[in-house]
Amino acid sequence: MSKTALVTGASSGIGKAIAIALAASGYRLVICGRRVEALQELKDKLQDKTEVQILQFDVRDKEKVKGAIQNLPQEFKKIDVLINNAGNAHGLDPIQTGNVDDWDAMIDINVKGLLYVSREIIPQMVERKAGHIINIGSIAGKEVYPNGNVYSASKHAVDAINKGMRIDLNGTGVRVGAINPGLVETNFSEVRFKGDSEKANSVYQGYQPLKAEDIADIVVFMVTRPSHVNIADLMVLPTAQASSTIVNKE
Ligand code: 8X3
Repeated sequence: MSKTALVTGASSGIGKAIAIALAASGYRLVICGRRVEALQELKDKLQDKTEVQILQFDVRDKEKVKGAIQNLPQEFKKIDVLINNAGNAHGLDPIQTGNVDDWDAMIDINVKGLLYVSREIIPQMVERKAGHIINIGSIAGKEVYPNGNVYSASKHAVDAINKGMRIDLNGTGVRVGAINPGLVETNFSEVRFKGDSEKANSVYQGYQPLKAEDIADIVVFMVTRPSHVNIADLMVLPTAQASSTIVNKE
């Protein structure tokens, strides 16, 4: 029987690419996100490859997260792989002028949302003594850069949660690992800069950024290792990037 993967933030970017790659590798999918039309489009696209169930929720809404996961149809209830991908940056402002609504959004989505989803899925993995959780962090979870303040704090929290999950789940057979990407060309910067496409596009100009598919390939590699192999923590950068602030642009 094929395995089932649940991917949060699957309607675009890295999450969508992961869903497509896992479908190509034979996984059945539960794709989660806020925008049901985008999820439906993805489901239609994957229809001839695998079975797909859509879960529409905002990870900030803990009751909705709980209800949606608990009410999954029987054939999608057993989650073998959880990809905690949902996350965004909102704003890139100095701490002294930061927008508190942006701070709420980043902490609520990137940290609390990840916890709500995980809390619903982990017990069944523990019970079966099997499962694999991949947390999508960021280079911003390993370093802090100017104006990255709260985004970086949220991703440092993901780094801590990744380690904490691995410690607490030690001995249960559940694997926990993280991928921490650097610059990946997605709508990430468009969201960060609130629709200012000129600013957003300039982030990815003058060098070759990573593509969402580059991260998806790595997810497939991680989940297809034998069960005694856990890739615990990876940082993945474009070759042109040495750190958050050092990018070799032409
Ligand atoms: C995305 C990468 O460098 O903008 O998490 O923080 S960065």
